[in-house]
Amino acid sequence: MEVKKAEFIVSNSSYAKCPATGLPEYAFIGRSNVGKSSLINMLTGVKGLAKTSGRPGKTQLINHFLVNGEWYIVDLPGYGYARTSKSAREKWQKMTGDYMLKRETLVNVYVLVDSRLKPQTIDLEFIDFLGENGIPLTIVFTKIDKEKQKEVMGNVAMFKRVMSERWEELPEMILTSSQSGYGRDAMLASIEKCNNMYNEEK
Ligand SMILES: Nc1nc2c(ncn2[C@@H]2O[C@H](COP(=O)(O)OP(=O)(O)OP(=O)(O)O)[C@@H](O)[C@H]2O)c(=O)[nH]1
Ligand SMILES: [Mg+2]
Repeated sequence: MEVKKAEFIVSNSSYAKCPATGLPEYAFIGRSNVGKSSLINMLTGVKGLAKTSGRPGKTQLINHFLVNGEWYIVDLPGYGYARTSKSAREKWQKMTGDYMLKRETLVNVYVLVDSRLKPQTIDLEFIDFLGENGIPLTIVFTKIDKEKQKEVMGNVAMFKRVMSERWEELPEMILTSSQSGYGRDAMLASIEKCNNMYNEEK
């Protein structure tokens, strides 16, 4: 799939305010600073489309980006930032939880995981939440340019091992680097496949 056009549409503070579009959409979620906004810019080829930052907690709202006039990428605030207050955490949980559970046009969730780290409880818990609620997901390992290939492959293998303890079938997994563009084709192919499924079922 080629990306011909990508544009920012709207930011919202709750699921209920998100626009009724009828178009398939894909949420990008993961720990604060894992590289969600950077990946959106890499995929669309539009620098600065989604705001990025070296400091965690940059994205605070539900952001809709329309691609090719046909489907949406949704950038969400990250979880797991140590210095957030309890009330901010509860707000995050309500906002993203409602969005994940109720958004009818949400086709697939891309859960971003830092490829430099061993499996983290907070990621596994979020993935389990999606699984328990029957929400389809893909795991996207980020920042593979920042670590030796051997380390990355070790972390991915460990992630699979840990997930296999609770999951009968593992979700699709994609390795990416927003820096080098690695994984762009695989990401777009995954989205294209989901778009086709969505349009067939309509
Ligand atoms: N080297 C490298 N750096 C990356 C990559 N992806 C993101 N970064 C850097 O990581 C930092 C965080 O990136 P963001 O895209 O803002 O992360 P985010 O997940 O959107 O963060 P929040 O919105 O705060 O939750 C920035 O300094 C990026 O430049 C990557 O693939 N390679
Ligand atoms: Mg962000």
